[in-house]
Amino acid sequence: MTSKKSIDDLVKQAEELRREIDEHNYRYYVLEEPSISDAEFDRLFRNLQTLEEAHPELLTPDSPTQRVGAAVIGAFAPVNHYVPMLSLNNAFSEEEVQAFDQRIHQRLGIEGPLEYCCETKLDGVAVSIVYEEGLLIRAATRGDGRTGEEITHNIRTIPSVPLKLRGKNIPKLLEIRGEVYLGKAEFAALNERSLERGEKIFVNPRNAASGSLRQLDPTITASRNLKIYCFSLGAVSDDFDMPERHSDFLLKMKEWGLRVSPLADVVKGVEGCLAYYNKLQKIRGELPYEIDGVVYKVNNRNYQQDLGFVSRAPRWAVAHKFPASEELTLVQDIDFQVGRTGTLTPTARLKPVFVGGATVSNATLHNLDETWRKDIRVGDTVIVRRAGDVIPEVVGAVIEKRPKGTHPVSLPKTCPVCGSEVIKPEGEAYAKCTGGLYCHAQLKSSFLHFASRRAMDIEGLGERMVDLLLETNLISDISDLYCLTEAKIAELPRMGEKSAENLINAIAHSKDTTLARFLYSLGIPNVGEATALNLAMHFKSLEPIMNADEETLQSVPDIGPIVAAQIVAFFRQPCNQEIIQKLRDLGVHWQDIVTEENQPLTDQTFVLTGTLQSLTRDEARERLQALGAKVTNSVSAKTSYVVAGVDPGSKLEKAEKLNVPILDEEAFLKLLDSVS
Ligand code: 5U1
Repeated sequence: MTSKKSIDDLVKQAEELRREIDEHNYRYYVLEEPSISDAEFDRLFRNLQTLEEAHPELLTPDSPTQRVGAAVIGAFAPVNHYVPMLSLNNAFSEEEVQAFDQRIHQRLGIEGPLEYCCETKLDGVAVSIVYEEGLLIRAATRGDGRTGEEITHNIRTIPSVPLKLRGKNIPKLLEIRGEVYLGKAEFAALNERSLERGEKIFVNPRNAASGSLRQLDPTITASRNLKIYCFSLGAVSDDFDMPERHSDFLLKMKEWGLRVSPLADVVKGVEGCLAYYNKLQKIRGELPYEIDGVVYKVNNRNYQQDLGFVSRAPRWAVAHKFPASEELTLVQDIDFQVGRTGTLTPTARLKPVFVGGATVSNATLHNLDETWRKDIRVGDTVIVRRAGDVIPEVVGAVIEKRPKGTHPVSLPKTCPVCGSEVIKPEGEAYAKCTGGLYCHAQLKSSFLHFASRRAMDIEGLGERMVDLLLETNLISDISDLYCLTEAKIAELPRMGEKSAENLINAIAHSKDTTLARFLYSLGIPNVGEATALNLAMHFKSLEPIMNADEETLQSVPDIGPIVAAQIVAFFRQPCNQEIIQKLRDLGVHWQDIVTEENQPLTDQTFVLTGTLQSLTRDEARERLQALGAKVTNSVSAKTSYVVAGVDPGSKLEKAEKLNVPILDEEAFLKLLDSVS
């Protein structure tokens, strides 16, 4: 028999494990600063599970092991909210935001800029969650604002929703409001899984989040990786001393372990609001979740109370929406673009539509398998999505609007540019033109790639110039570029002497290059900048790369059997060998050994945080790596620099604590320039 003392010990042990797990959940989901590995977390979790299984009397409803319960009967019962769930009025222009601010000034009878709390407007599902004595007791959808549907069993499965609040001053009753959402990656993964199983595809993350919360079986909801951001208060008991500013309430929620968006910010006046809007619109595409606008809230809660609300929407808040990022339009045609390596990319020619702040008339359909999977046909009405600066995407066809007589896109037999045979190898998504450099499209792209900034960097050799040089037969392979003369170029239509001189100088200048750039510029299939750099670092000169067999190539980091085979095939081609020899005879050269001179950042470790305006994180990382630097994810005393963009997050704080030098974008670009 278990003694009294040992039961007490077991209770303590279970409590301690729960405390530790809750703490790590808080660090992971709310602070986004985990302090243990996933494996360690799993070990703690399993220990608690084992203990509770052996002693079911130790179980408590707020135990982290009890998130996912059994399928629920009587779920979705009506729930009256303590305080109605308001919705937001929308503003679609700066003028509407100005008018909103003016109305507030008039009503309050005050002058001077007001303080606003700005937040992101997530494209998810609004929910209300009630905590009694700090324990989650009920969650509901918005419903009609007064009465929603009970979804407690599903909300409990969301790891970022605490089952028990932490910290001090927890009110007896707390009703909070937030948005449950599905990240972009999770949404894509969900649709991929659904497709594999022949299940329904969700049109957007909001529908997917809503569908996930409307499940009877919470194990399904748990598998969907939903998240929450909490953004406001419903009801609260009198024992709580409500902060005067809404932004302070957000901080309070964070202290209680509720997840609050780190992008919330306090600003002054309309100017501040609009600057926030512009900033968020810029970084919107890089956020891991969809937002459809921003929300401005009068920060002073006394003012909020004075302003009140009108027909279910507060007078003190407004959602400033981004231009619609999904629209319907017609597919007028589908044709095929031929890329540098002969890949045929189906492209939808659309009836022009204004979406996500731009007019879209073309959208890539990526490949034939994808086009067939989405079943997009000429004549279809399709949903076009454009998020921020992201390339427009055809989400899917509206089948109900499909006219009679349409048929699936078929694989063209011949290349639309050169007429060569088109092949689509079994199991591959892409169709390819077999014309090689005989195909004008492939030839043109290979010149543009060769001349591009990150390859041989020939300024002035753009599309128009390449077209002109090809049409006049002045070039037929890349080595011909180094045989051009000023006189020949000056004779071309609309070419002045000065432009001819500039181009010839740029071509001459490009002869002095690096082995990595040269390899990249050759356009070997699947050899991007990083692989080219790895090859250069590993072999140190060109000849051993040209002579390497597949096995040797696979000893280079990141090169697997497919890329190795492509490299061997490329260098085995006599015409490629000839072109490389010609290029070298015409003066293209590099230093064979990768020296510290062209790897000036060797031994330096960088951490990137926040959003940079002029280049993506990947580009920044690649540029640093090309200069020999290491780029890591976490800041330590050994970090040489932290590069901090917009909304840098906790890494910046850590860098400040550890006295690691911090570079803003301008300083970072200067550093790159000075060493490149
Ligand atoms: N960030 C945020 N989203 N959102 C949606 N705040 C916010 N506030 C809302 C809604 C419907 O309503 C409050 C004004 C109560």
